[in-house]
Amino acid sequence: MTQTALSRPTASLQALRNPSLLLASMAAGVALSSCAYDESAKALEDAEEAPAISPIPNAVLKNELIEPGETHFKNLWQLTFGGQNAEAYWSFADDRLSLQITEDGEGKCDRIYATGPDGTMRPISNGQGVTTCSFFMPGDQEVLYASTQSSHASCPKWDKPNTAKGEPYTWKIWPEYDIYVAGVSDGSERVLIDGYGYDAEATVSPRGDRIVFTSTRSGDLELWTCDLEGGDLQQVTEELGYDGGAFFSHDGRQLVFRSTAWTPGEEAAEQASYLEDFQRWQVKPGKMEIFTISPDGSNRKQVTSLGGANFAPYFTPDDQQVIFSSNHHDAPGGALNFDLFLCDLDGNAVERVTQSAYFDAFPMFSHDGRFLAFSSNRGGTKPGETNVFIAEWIE
Ligand SMILES: [Ca+2]
Ligand SMILES: [Ca+2]
Ligand SMILES: [Ca+2]
Repeated sequence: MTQTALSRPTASLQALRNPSLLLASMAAGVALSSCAYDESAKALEDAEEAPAISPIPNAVLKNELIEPGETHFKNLWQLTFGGQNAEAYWSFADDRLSLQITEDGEGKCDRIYATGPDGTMRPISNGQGVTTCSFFMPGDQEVLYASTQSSHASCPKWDKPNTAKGEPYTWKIWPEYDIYVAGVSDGSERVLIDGYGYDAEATVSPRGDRIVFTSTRSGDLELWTCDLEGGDLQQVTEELGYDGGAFFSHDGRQLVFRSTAWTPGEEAAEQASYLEDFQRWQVKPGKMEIFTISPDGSNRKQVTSLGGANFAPYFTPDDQQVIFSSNHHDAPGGALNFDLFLCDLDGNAVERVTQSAYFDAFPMFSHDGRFLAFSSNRGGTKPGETNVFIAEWIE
């Protein structure tokens, strides 16, 4: 385990917005109020060149970490500095992120945090059990997340495969996971989804009316939806294999998710292996592709056929493309260089978005489409550090 953003003062916590940036913005604003056409035109030019302001206060401008070829990134801010920080997802107002931070030290677990109005990190989960997968509820006063806190007072232990010794990368899908909703500032906490078995990976539709999550309640890993109170449960997927990590399209009419990809001709052996892992509450995510499906379970369509591990998909603001993370372009065998890619909903027009040599994943566009939050190893002070970044997006 490595350093967390919370266990020491971070550069982001220490940094304040540069007052000169504010002055420049104010100057541009004053000029824009002028009636003279020439002055307005010049002010518009100046405004376009004005220094960038992060949507999350205290994030530090790090345009030097934009790699050559990352042409969709106009500006890049770093939100966390050190340790493992990932799965940062936007609030509905696009002014906060909820995220997962692995605490530093022996026996420490992932915890859920959210940025407050001033950009500083606030704990959301209560410190018991292991947690994962947070997301803001409509109204931004609450955050949902999965936790084993009802069964585990401390961080549960498991015999983690040693990837350094060539053992396959494996996810532990604790059957004790339930989904909770906690207040961002009032200390409240309630159960949204419970019952024995894995319930996690919940996200809320941009329309604010439904939640999608991954559950084993029907005997396999499937997508389910429910209302904002955890009622009206509806099963979405039904095929053998892992189906999870779903997000709604902006119009609420589709889901995009990751699903196990069986190798043609080797389905029987792979499915037997999948079921053996599933009996032990584990998943090996080395071979996954991106799919879309209607929330009622119809129109299941495979988007990517790239090979490798394709995961963490999110719809582009116009719902016409998907951005996702993949290692298909790297050397075979579970390579660690994940990058963000775009493609059309039929899997065509694959475009590489990130160019860093290491891990880039968990992309989510802000609801207004202007910014992309993602997690990356870039700029780390130690190998394998994962930090949260915010990119200003340009087409
Ligand atoms: Ca459960
Ligand atoms: Ca399934
Ligand atoms: Ca990369």
